[in-house]
Amino acid sequence: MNEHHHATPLSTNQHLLRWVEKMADLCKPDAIHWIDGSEEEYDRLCAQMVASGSFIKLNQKTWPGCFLARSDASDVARVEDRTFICALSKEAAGPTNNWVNPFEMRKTLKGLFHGCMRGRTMYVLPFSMGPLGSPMSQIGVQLTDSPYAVVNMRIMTRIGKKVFELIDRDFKRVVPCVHSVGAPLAKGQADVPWPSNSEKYIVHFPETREIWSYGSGYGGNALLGKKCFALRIASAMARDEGWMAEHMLILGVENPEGKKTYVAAAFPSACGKTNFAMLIPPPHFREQGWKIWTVGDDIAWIKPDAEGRLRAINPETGFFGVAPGTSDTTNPNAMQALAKNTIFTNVALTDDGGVWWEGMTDLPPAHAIDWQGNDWTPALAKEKGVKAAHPNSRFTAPAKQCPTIDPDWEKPEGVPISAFIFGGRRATTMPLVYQAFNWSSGVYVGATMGSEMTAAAGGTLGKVRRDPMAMLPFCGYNMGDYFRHWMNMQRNLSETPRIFHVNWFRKDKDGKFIWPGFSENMRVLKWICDRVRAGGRAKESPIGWLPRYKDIDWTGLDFSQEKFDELQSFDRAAWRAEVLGHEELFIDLHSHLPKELVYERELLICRM
Ligand code: O2Y
Ligand code: MN
Repeated sequence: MNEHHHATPLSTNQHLLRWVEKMADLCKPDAIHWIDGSEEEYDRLCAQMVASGSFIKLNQKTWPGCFLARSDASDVARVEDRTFICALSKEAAGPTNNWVNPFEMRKTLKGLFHGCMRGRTMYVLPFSMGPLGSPMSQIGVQLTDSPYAVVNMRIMTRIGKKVFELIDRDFKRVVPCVHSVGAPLAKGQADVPWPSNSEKYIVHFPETREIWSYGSGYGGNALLGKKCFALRIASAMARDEGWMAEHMLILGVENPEGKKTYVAAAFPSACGKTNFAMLIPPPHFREQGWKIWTVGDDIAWIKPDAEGRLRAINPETGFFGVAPGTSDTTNPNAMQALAKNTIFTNVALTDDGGVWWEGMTDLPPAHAIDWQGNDWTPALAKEKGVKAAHPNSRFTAPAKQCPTIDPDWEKPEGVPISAFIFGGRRATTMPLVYQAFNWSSGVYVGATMGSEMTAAAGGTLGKVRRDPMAMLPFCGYNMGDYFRHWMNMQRNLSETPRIFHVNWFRKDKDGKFIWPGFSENMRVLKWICDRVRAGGRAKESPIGWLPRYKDIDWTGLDFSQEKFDELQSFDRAAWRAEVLGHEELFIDLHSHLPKELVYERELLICRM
């Protein structure tokens, strides 16, 4: 280890020091590096990864501060079947999580982690989820043998000395996170660009608030602040402490008078969450002074303030976004955010040292190196279907580089939330937008939301996969208890956010999308704001409040009343089938389901 590395501890906290020592005894790294979080340290780690072949430095003229990493072909995404919730009882984890007895799992982990960091450096990485020192923030320390995880975490969270200072000064409880790629090196053994292990374990102990991750260096498996901490562990903390950890984007809608309305929205993956968080209003709205401000694109921590109003923070500082499909047309703000100081993973490398992915430009490059390091041409794509970028390839980009980042996005007290939006990808049944009658019918809407399976998902085509509040893979405890927590949260509020459901993906009889989506979603957002702020108009239906044609601002868009009626149509037969579908999930959760949801279902049936 050279003298620039912090081999000596950067904290004086005795619990932390003893834990690091204990874990070093178990994992047996060759060296320990305490992360200070500085730019010099970041640059040094990136340079070291370039030298070892883990990183490719991109053309610094066109992609300043950017690097490309290529993962092992077997380590490309989250692994839900290897994700475990180890609560004391199986009941506490619930039927939708993989449960293993915690004592048994601890034995397994001890075996896996024994000597797992031999030949590598163990980084001690302190991080804050949420603004430093905010009462809504939480602190973690990740021990990892992956420099890739360290540099990505520096973009995605607040890391380094300042966090150690908080740990030493305030002694906030720290969530211990242990991560190893599970690829120890024998003396003299050469490393590979992306070390990992075919055996993977992503393990959570919600009761003791611990995370252990083994075998993967990728995304949510390795950047432990994100899904593991900010959703699975935080959801259990939030239940116990009276707040909410949600898989939601946060955006602010500014009206021409300069008043902002903040909404938080949950969509299952592949529904354009990042695009919605960075929406650019159509020209007529922009001219009038409407603006969308981005607070976060993936996770919201939400808590009632002293006045009984829900406030939300984005616990992250970066976007770990899906690259394919991101372009100057679909999301110019994301394109600007990722134009510099970004780490790309599993995208294609162009001949001029840049990056490319499917959907980035209309015309593909004539030649590139694909995500696996092989020559790629458009002809190869056409003949053999070879993708230049992996479908789950990612950019890790600093949030502050997004042109629409909200000036208040780092406010320690968060932003006030006026509405929740749930959504899914539904070809039929679900209208473009409707508002739930009240909080409990809104919770029902969130609890029953879902998306139709695509061929790629490997399920039955057209069948709805229920993903309550988009939290099915991310709730660290029993989903039935999670619904109860949602119900309880309303009790102490002085102002209850209104709840809406949107569906951008309804199709006509010819299989064509009826709604143009993207910027035009602003029209829906405006109606939502009208409803929340000014009691905007709507008509009652069996499922909730629907906007009439005249309630939506159509200026600048040629969209007929006939098409709108088709988009909003309520099909009684389809809804009967829909409600029957809700029962499937509820049966699994029946012993923990709050009564309100059972009654909401009955009411919905009666209204139909
Ligand atoms: O595949 C991964 O490891 C990343 S998954 C992810 C990343 C950013 C935001 N959301 C998600 C998700 O799966 O919801
Ligand atoms: Mn997500």
